[in-house]
Amino acid sequence: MAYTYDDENIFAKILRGEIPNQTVLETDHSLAFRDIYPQAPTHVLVIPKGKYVCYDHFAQEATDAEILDYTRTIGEVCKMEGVADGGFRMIANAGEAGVQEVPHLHVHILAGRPLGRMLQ
Ligand code: IU
Repeated sequence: MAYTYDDENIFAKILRGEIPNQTVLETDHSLAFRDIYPQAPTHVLVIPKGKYVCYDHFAQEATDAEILDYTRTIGEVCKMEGVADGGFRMIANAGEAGVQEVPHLHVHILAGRPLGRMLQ
């Protein structure tokens, strides 16, 4: 499937500096910031700066440098937020069935409370 990226999505606007965000970490290819409607004491979104709609789009088309940077940024955020202590969850929703609200790849990192069973 060919993905079409919408330059007007809210995370594109955040990346262009048109909308403020609470940055946790910024690197050459990635940005991590706090979710405005946190679902847990720690709720950080990590996005690539490149125009990727969802994870498979990114994994198919991103450069090795982008993939390495994004993966390492997620690791660094986990370390900075201390999520390994009590456990955590990472989620990347995609498309309609996945109930993806913002069509720019974002991994949610959730921690700080019992998160319950997700898959049933
Ligand atoms: P989703 O995986 O696309 O469903 O998640 C989108 C998330 O983006 C959701 O948790 C929102 O609270 C969050 N968010 C945000 O952090 N800042 C915004 O301006 C908007 C949504 I709109």
